Amino acid sequence: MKLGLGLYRHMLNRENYQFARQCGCTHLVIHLVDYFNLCHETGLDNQPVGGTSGWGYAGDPDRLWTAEELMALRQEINAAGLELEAIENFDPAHWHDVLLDGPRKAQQMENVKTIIRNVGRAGIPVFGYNFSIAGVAGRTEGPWARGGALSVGMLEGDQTPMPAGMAWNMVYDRHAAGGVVPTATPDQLWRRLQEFLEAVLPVAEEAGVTLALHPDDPPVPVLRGQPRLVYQPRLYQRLLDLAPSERNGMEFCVGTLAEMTEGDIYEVVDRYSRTGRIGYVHLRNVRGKAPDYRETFLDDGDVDMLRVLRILKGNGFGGVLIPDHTPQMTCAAPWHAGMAYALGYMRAALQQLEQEGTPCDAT
Ligand SMILES: [Mn+2]
Repeated sequence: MKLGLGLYRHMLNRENYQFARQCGCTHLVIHLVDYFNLCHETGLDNQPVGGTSGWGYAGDPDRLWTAEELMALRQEINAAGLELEAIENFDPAHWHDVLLDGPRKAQQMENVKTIIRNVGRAGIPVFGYNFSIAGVAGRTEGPWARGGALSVGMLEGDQTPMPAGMAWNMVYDRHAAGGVVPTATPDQLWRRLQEFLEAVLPVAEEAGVTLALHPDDPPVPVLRGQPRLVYQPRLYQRLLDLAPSERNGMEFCVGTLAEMTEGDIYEVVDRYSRTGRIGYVHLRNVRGKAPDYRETFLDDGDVDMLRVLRILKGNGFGGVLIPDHTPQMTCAAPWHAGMAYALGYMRAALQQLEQEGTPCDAT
């Protein structure tokens, strides 16, 4: 298994590449969506939480990420001694009507294909995405982690309807005429995912890019009145069954899976890592279950992370692990300190597993 770090768009610079190397990373996963764009929250590097108005404004609908800019980014990252493993998330500006089944769906499906082709041309092997209408909404922040570290959690589900012009917790049309986003049924949403896979997977196969789906974070069946797809572990199987292609993979978020009310996390990790369909792993620990949970430091939650890593290794997962979001530490660089702490823990765990040698009994 390889150690990686996820970097938000505004963090894509030499200093942070060096930081990743110093923490023992060999790989990066990068975000190109600017979640912080004209964001309602400022001053934090941490993932935004956003209120009912979401994270911020989506990007430019007419400017798709080009192969040239992706290649330049990869070269910059390679020059810093790192590999670029994945890009995480589409910009709602480019594909909101694929999620919403809106009038620009056909054109936006072409947008997605173009982006995947460009990602392939730039030699980036994985694209992580989250097929969700409401997105990562409905969470709040508080001093809930050890020592009063600022962390994210969910106290109760937010069922405020989404205003028109919003998708995936971002605003793609700030001049929308008013009203709310119509509610989809779960079957409609699954059909939209199926159409997306039917259209985009052949392109992904040709481009050599694995599409890796993040489970719904937070994992509740309905959020902001909209259905969710993978909010229980068994629903990941439904994704895999939609298309047997190895390019139809998972952005395997251990924290989100641990928040789900069904299933035993070790059995879930065992079952899905046996499929060989994990694109990359988000490692995060948590206390509690949706809709009432708090994110914690890796060593301080309900899940034994070393046990999780031992199962992944035992089942032959050789891909990239990155820390997911992590509590913010009280110092001049709260995000970096949190990440350095998580990466130190992960590096020690991986070294321990190397010393153990032959895979242990998976459970
Ligand atoms: Mn995650």
